Amino acid sequence: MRIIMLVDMDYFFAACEELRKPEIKGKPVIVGADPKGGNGRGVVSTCNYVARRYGIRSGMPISMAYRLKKDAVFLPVDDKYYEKISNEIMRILRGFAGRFEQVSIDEAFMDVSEKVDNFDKAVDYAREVKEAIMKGTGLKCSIGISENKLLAKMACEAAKPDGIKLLKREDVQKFIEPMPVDRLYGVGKKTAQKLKEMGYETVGELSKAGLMELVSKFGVYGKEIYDYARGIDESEVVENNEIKSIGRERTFDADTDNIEEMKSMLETMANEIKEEIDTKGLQFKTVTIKIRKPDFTEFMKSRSLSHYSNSDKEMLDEAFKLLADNTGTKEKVRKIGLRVSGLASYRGQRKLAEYM
Ligand code: DCP
Ligand code: CA
Ligand code: CA
Repeated sequence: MRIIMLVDMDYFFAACEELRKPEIKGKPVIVGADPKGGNGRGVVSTCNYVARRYGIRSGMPISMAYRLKKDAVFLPVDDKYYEKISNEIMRILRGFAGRFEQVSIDEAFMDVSEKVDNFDKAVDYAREVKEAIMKGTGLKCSIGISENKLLAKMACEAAKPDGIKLLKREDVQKFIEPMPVDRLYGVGKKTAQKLKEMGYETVGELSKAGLMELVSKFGVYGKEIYDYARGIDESEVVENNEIKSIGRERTFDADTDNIEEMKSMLETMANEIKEEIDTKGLQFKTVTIKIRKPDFTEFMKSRSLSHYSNSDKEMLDEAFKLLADNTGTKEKVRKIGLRVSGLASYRGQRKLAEYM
């Protein structure tokens, strides 16, 4: 059996704002469009749990949020800042995962079947994950643990805020049956509406629906709905954003055969690549240089290390060797590129503060 976790940050954008403005903690905090004294257009992106006590929710018109709590702290969306924190969170999480799948800015699935022997140990592991995120970013998250993605996601919803919920097979039925069908992960509003019209309001009711009935109504997707109603989801945790390589390319101001000039260009690029792999928590095994000649013919040469490395010095040593192998002809070079591949994640110790 697989052990799948879903990690989701608590009130993410608003939590990021509390992080850099500690004085707003404890107050209702609403991130979204400008309320303009109640006349603002646009919606609430999210709000903290204090604001939720007043009935404020993601997606609600900002004017309505304003009516509900005029003296709340209203802040604009600063996605660049949230993305920076998100990158750091994902970097930390990757270090804990076997297989890893980021699903949104604040949420990721982890297949930890290879990391822990059983569900009880998975709970301890989830505690470690929460601590690492807290230590690295100062933020709270919730974690759902179960045998598949569907159930892990639904367990996480139940764990919120700041919790861990383990959902074992024997508890699945009584956990999901009372839920309205739109709470099934993967069942959207439109589908939920159709299901309601067919007479299925709860997951329990839906589980009585025949496979043929669902397939004739929804096509192949009907089979998925049929499975979801039973807590069945075979889909794998897939590394969707898997980065295959990281590299840079530069064109010289004038075509050159000066080795020192090429080396200094490689050095600049190595520094940039080093920064990027550190940010993403990656190591490399293979170094490639690409050279484009004035007539636009190109060639690439690679060398692989016997180990994973995150050292810019090693990256550059390999690049210089490749350059020496390929510049004997004294031909001019128009453009040069440096690239690392064979990437793997590592569990680094760098703190978010170093990027801010
Ligand atoms: N978001 C948004 N508009 C929405 C929903 C979400 O802009 N309608 C943004 C703001 C959220 C972030 O995406 O902070 C993550 O969305 P979540 O659904 O995970 O919600 P939160 O993290 O805000 O709260 P929760 O603690 O319920 O997960
Ligand atoms: Ca969230
Ligand atoms: Ca989320």
